[in-house]
Amino acid sequence: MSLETLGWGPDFDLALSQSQPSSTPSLVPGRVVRQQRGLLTVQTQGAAFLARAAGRLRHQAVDAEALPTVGDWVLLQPPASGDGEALMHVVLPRRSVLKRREAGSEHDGQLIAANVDVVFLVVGLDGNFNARRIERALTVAWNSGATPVVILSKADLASDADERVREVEALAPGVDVLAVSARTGLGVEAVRARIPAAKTGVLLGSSGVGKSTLANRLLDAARLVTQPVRPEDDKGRHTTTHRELFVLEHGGLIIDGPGMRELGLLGGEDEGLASAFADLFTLAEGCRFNDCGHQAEPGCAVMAAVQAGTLSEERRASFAKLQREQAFQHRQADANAQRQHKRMQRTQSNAGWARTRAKRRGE
Ligand SMILES: Nc1nc2c(ncn2[C@@H]2O[C@H](COP(=O)(O)OP(=O)(O)OP(=O)(O)O)[C@@H](O)[C@H]2O)c(=O)[nH]1
Ligand SMILES: [Mg+2]
Ligand SMILES: [Zn+2]
Repeated sequence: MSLETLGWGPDFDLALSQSQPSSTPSLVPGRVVRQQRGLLTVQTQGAAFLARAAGRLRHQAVDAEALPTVGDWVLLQPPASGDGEALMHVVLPRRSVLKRREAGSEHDGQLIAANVDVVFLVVGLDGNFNARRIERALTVAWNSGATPVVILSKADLASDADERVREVEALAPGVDVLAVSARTGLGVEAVRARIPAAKTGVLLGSSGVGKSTLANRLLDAARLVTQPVRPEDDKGRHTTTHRELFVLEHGGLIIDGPGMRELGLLGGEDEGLASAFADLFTLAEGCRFNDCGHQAEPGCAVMAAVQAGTLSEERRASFAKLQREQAFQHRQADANAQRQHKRMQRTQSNAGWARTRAKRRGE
């Protein structure tokens, strides 16, 4: 399998020439194509290897986000024997990275996929969809640096699919919204067209919305396990437990993974909100105060739009809530960075002292 087939592009050539460590010249590039718990599989030009991060990479990583995830391009040392594990030494700079605040964590990021071009946000038309959750997911998707596309799945079960498309378009400025049925094939070509050869898409959405069924349809084969949604609720069963990247017949690439319900925002990012709520950002330019919270401030152009009936109160509240969450995460991230900096300084000065002592001892 050639690296181009896996999505390698010219921007990685440059990254490669700059990241090849001189100490270990025998490293080969490959893409992480599968993750099952902590176990990664990397596809190189020649073969696929089970791989783990080399000690140095793990030690140098400031947090879990620096470690390889599905979609990453890595430089690895192939195993000495046929069935051993490869060692990943370098993660090449990412073009984009989709991540969320880990469920149950205050500020730790969890990686979902790297180097993706399109985030397909899959929402089932069989249940009642939640506009606020879509806004949140779009914010997370925009933050990745990739382009979001909303897929309203199971369109064969909805009599009002077109209406729902328009409803979602209204809360997703600049985002394409597609009604899709993996059962009848409706809209599947439109999905395929969003990931031409060597482009990578990732499926994001709650369990049971039909991500694997769609991936199978795109693959033109039943290679992924799917399961009926439990009749008593619409939460699905978490059928898919690992994450995997597939090369499609036409050359596009798609990543399927476990369903995710909670998508927490992380600090250090602003673009997501600015894109997901581009309409409100434009409005906010008319607010009297720069730091307007769009609640009860005098001269607030956002509140004025709500009063005029051109903006829904729910969308305003949703925006304000996500903005507060983002600001809180920013402060957490700053505090973390400061702690990290102090720790580094301490380690460095400890190392400095150790060297001085060693010198005194004549070592
Ligand atoms: N009617 C209809 N049912 C669908 C469609 N797509 C998926 N389903 C059904 O929805 C159920 C869940 O589909 P999956 O593909 O397993 O859902 P998933 O998003 O991969 O779920 P997790 O792996 O748990 O995250 C299955 O019973 C599918 O047959 C569709 O287009 N139409
Ligand atoms: Mg699945
Ligand atoms: Zn305002």
